[in-house]
Amino acid sequence: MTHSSHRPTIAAIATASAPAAVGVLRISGPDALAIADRMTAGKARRARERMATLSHVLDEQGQLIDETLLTVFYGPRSYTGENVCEFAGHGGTLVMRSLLDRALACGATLAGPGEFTQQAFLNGKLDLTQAEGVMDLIAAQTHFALRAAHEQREGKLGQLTEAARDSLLECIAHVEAYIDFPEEDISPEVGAILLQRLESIAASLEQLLATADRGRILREGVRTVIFGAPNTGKSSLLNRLLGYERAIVSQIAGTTRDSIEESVKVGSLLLRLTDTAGVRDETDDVVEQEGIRRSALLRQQADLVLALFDASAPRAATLPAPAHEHQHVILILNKIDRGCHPSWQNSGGLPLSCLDGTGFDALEKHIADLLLPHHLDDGHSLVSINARHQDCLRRAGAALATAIPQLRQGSDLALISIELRTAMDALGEIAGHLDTEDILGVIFSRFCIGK
Ligand SMILES: Nc1nc2c(ncn2[C@@H]2O[C@H](COP(=O)(O)OP(=O)(O)OP(=O)(O)O)[C@@H](O)[C@H]2O)c(=O)[nH]1
Ligand SMILES: [Mg+2]
Repeated sequence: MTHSSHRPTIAAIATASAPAAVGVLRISGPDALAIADRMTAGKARRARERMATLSHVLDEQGQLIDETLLTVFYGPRSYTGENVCEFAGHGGTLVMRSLLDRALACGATLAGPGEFTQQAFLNGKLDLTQAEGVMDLIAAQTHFALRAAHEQREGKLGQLTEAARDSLLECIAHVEAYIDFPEEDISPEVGAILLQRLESIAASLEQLLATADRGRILREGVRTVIFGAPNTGKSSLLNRLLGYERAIVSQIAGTTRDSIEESVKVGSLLLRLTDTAGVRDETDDVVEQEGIRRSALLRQQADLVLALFDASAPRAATLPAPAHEHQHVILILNKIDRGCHPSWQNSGGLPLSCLDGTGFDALEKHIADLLLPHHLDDGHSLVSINARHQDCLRRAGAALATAIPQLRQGSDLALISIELRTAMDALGEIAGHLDTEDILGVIFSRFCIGK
């Protein structure tokens, strides 16, 4: 893929729109140098490549807009693969806005979200997974998320899926060679080798799919629900984890009616914590009933349930169990400062006090043990797929799951080849072998402007 010479030259402020010491205006495209030249009375063309050059940006009347440091990158040795000019100016909002306006007046077009990275992708500077890695990097809120984003930006995921795709392509070539010679059947030896290959590709896709939950947890945080009977201290737990009085706490049972969501970093993980209405059977209050219904629903979907009980009260008849295979439930005995009822002995519950802070270190460690992959600290790869990759891998896996038994049963090779090609196309979509611009638009629109 190459860019056409008609491509507009785009410009955007690459830094956040808030007063700061420095702000960056980025211009990319075939006319980037000419535009930067107009802005600086000819300074850009004389600037040495990749060297910061003091440059005065002037308005139409020759009045100073800002004294900036200009860096020029000649394509293809630039982020986008095109000519790029970056002005580092005084980061005031009006200063930056005026620099941008000047670039637009000199012939640039305002860049859309992610347009610089999209251009980099179109120019083959990075594959689609790497572009997504850039986005993940900017959005990362924990160190692990950061590491995973870097691995993706460096191309680990793309390499894995492209290797699987190459291997599949060889299998297709084999199968299709036999289609061309209908009088010949695939020999048992070749058939066995093909089967083995396809099965190993299917297994590697399965392995990647298995990282989907981890990917979501790293990108979006752990969906955590604080669940329990009224008055057990759920809102107190939310407040304590957040470090401020976010939710109303009172000794009246049924205080929390609606669910409250907040994000909090616990160790290396980001928890998306939801405090819910206490669940009890006997209530005539319709608002509370609705709250209870929502609590139950949220509990179903959570990755982690913090199930709260009053340690000083007798043990509940039934203790909560995970609602699905990937859900973890931590049994918490709150109000341990008031003592522990003997019936809780051997329950495995974690003693906690929202009043004096007892047990919070143990809780944090327990959460990390349950949710952080154990091999994270020994330098293993942290490849984690996102929802789009998951969808592609599922489609590829389904096509392979059809083709493999067909091959085993000696079905029509033309049919098998169709399935294998479906799998290959789905795999190709991951790194960005796409036919449609629409998908690209959807992916890059989630970026920020100026990236
Ligand atoms: N002694 C003691 N009291 C606590 C502790 N945690 C919470 N409480 C008290 O228990 C009462 C209920 O606390 P909340 O946090 O409002 O309980 P909740 O589970 O959110 O209650 P609902 O919203 O009504 O379901 C309040 O009076 C808190 O001060 C604790 O660890 N020790
Ligand atoms: Mg509450």
